[in-house]
Amino acid sequence: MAGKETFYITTPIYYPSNKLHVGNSYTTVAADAMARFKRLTGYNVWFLTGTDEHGQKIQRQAEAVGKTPCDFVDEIVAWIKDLWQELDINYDDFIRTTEERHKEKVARIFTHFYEQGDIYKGKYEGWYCTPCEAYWTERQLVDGKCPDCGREVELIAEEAYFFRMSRYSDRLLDYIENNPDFIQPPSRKNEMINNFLKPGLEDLCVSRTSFDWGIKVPFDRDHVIYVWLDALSNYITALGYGEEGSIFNTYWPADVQLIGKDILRFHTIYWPIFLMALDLPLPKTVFGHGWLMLQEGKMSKSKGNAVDPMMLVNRYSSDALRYFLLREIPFGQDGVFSLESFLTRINTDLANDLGNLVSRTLTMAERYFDGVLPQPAQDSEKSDMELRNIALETPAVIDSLMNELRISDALTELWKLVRRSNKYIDENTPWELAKDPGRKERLGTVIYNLIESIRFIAVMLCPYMPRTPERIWEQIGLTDHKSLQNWDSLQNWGGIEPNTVVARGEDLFPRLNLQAEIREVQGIPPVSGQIASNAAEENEGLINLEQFQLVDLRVAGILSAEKIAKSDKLLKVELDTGGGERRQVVAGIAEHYRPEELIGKRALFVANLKPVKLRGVLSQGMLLAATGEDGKLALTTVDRDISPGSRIS
Ligand code: ME8
Repeated sequence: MAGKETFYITTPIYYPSNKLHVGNSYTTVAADAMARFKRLTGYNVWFLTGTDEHGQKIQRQAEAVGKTPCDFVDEIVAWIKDLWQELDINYDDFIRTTEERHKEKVARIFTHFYEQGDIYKGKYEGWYCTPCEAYWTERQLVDGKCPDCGREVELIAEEAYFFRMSRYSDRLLDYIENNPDFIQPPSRKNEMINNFLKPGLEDLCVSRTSFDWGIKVPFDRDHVIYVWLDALSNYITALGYGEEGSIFNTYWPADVQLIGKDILRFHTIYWPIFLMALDLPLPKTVFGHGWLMLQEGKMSKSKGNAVDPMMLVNRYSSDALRYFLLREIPFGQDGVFSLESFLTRINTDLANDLGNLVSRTLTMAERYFDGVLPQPAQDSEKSDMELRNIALETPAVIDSLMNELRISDALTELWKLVRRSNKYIDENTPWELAKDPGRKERLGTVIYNLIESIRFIAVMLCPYMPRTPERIWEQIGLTDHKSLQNWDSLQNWGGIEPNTVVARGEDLFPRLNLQAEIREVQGIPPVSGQIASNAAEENEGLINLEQFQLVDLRVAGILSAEKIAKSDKLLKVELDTGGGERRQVVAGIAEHYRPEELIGKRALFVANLKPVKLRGVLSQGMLLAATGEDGKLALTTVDRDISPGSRIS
């Protein structure tokens, strides 16, 4: 590694308060793509991610499910690590704030601040937003709620230590104004200056006494260190800050700290001030990207609309999800996630453009040259030069876009080469050339150029879609030719040797039937399972009346029931839902009730579930049943004869 320029990139460390959603994955996928890109282009990279495990929010969440905070976070952290593995997140270090290597350094940092007079003891009286772990003054609240997330805040009054933010605010303002790269994109900079720095920084409360899940203040053990001071320090504790022989000096200051715009204030005000107080240089860039929204608004746990990334990866592959996240949303702006737009990207960019290019080319190489790469002619035609030029120019264009963190634009450029290559096929009509034996050499040149272009594309794809290039190397016979898979090999056209044996493999991305996919995915139960627990988390395990009333519970009369072919568990049940209406539902009760036992019963059912097909049978609701200790199900019913359609409230 000696001599290489370093590149240190971080993600936020996530709260293991629940499983992560596709929004959290977005930041990590982007950081991973950047890290892979820098490794590919010759940098000595350090990529850090991790989990933020202390604080009131986690403590309450653990209590709500009857677990110790330790057991609670261990489980979720294991899930998060699995998710990163599934998404091919190639981090160099994963820090957990509950690790000794972190706690011990944070305690030292706190003592250092205290000894140098940055921290003093006082009393905090004011508002606190537990989901954001943030303090607010009365005047900062919006309609009495947290100005960041809009949720309820709590009034707290406790003895606390305070950090003298005002000591550093002028220095910070100067720094921000003189270092235009520090806060990115630039629009976010003014927001921080005008909303927080210019009005004057209040001293920040940096300890709590009303709960104990945190790092204790070493000289006053009734206090735990404020979770944001604890968490922000991870970016240096993970490097071994203050330890002899650590990698700290190699990598600090960070080149890019990637975060969502929701936590910009913590990273561009508190964090640089803590660093100034430690006499350390500030990160070169803190980049606050936009939010992944759903059509109905921000993806949010409390709205119960979080999308499960694990399901998307399992169903559509991590490369497809990574591509979508990186390509769909101009990095920095908000973007909309919908299953439809995701599947459309798979069908257009991945199946039609990339997949077709590879399969068409390899089919022709096999058909016309028995899979042995022909020798290209010396003389080039116009379309050859155009293809070659764009291939040779693209790496530099991508490099400069990536250095500005314009990840989506970099992919757009790469796809120009993919599309140019497809156009090259259409311009040269190899199937026509093949009809004329006199044009065999020209046909060979066209096939050679296409395969070389595919090689260029595969190298450039590596940071974004790490698995697809492997599949391409196999098809174009380069699995063992590492020197043709690296960035430097893109300096010259013609790297792949004639006579290389190529073989068409499986389609990279088969086309999907959009409507069928949407119907099936909407019927997958674990997603809603996770969403329900996420929604509860925001309110410490409780839902409010409004949330309860979202579920339309009704009484139904069972008219008929029959077994569903080839299923041991499912029954098709016809319901009288009142007012002369009938509905059909599929219920997983076949092992517990014979169909004839059900007829005439009154049962409770959910009337406003989206219809789904199970085993090809339409289900327009869900019958409710309780599971006994013996595992047997009992239908829930009413204790007097009540009309079908009656509402449960
Ligand atoms: O804030 N779209 O952790 P967190 C895009 N522990 N990105 C999103 C998103 C969305 N809809 N929702 C979340 C914390 N994110 C603290 C951080 S760092 C020292 C401590 C991403 O689990 C985005 O990067 O709430 C956001 O900043 C992060 O998840 C918040 O994760």
